Amino acid sequence: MSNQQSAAEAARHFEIDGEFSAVTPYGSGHINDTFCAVFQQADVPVRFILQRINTSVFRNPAALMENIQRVTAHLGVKLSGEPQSGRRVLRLIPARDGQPLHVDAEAGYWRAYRFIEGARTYDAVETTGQAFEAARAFGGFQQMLCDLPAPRLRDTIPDFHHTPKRFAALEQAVAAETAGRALLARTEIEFAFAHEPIAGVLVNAGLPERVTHNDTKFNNVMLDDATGEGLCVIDLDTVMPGLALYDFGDMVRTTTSAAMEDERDLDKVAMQFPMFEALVRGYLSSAGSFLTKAEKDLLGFAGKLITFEIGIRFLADYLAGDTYFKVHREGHNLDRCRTQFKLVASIEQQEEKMNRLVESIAP
Ligand code: ADP
Ligand code: GN1
Ligand code: MG
Repeated sequence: MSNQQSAAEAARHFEIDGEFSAVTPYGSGHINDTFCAVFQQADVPVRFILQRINTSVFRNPAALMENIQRVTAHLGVKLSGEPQSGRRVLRLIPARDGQPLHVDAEAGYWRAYRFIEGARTYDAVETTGQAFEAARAFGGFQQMLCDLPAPRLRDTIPDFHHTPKRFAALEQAVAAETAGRALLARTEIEFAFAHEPIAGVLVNAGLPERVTHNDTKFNNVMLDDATGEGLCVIDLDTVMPGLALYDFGDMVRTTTSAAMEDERDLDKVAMQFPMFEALVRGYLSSAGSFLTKAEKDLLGFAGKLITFEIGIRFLADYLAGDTYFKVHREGHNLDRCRTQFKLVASIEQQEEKMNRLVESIAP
């Protein structure tokens, strides 16, 4: 069965009224398969999001869904008094057998969400206003989850943002590489090894564990079409215990450069200071109430570290033969690694100024 046929078949197994009409691939994620399904409800086409979870990455889909159910339920209660509350949090649709997932005959794990209309995601940032709104939304997400009742969320991918372990995995990939890719990536491997000393800074800083999103790419927040407001944080697969700064760092990684993550013209990749300022202001407008002084002090550093971390993950995957991230062309992961390292270098050039800005906003 083709992917689309599998999705069409899976769509019928959810608690969705009306007649199934179409399904198309949707979004640009690197891990799961996302589709938009349309159902005719009283002759009106209604859209839904349907996703097949990548079970080689997410080994325990049930634990992942348990995290998402708990988090969306908690956010739903917090947001219930807000205008447009139904568009501010993802809402799962159960399968017809009452389970959060539908498992198909090919062991594909599917879930469905209500479609948030009148809002969209962007793969590249366009304005400082968007950066502010994205950071405000991700900060608000963390803030609302500060009082998520026990127990602790499940670690669906252990050590997801443990940069020293990511670095060790890169070392292993370099040692194991035999197809000549290490030679093609020589410059990047050297860059990675020269930066090894920064890898442990956040995990060794004694920062508090929080409920974090862990994948705060700019395209994981929906901005309202009419108002530009950061409306809804999406892509909750990696919500788990973590450090707030990795979330802020991933905003810096994906929102301060206007270039795409796989841009080949590296002249286009740079940390734009006004975008960083908008992120700091947006993030502190919602997260400033709970962040500690130690966390605030490292806001400038966080972006450099996670950009480095994601860069070494792309590099390790390139060396291992592209087994983790979806690739769409030869050398795709190496291209992605290069944009990350170019951005690390750009952040380094501006790091002192970034730290001074943070100090002036959050003394
Ligand atoms: P991936 O893990 O593949 O990145 P996402 O959960 O981020 O998957 O979804 C991919 C894209 O689908 C998003 O960038 C967004 O544009 C769209 N999307 C996801 N969930 C919804 C939703 N509930 N309503 C509308 N669009 C959505
Ligand atoms: C993956 O699924 P997606 O595309 O939102 C990855 C993130 C990386 C990101 C890089 C589970 O996210 O960690 O930062 O690609 N997700 C997983 O673009 O590994
Ligand atoms: Mg996504």
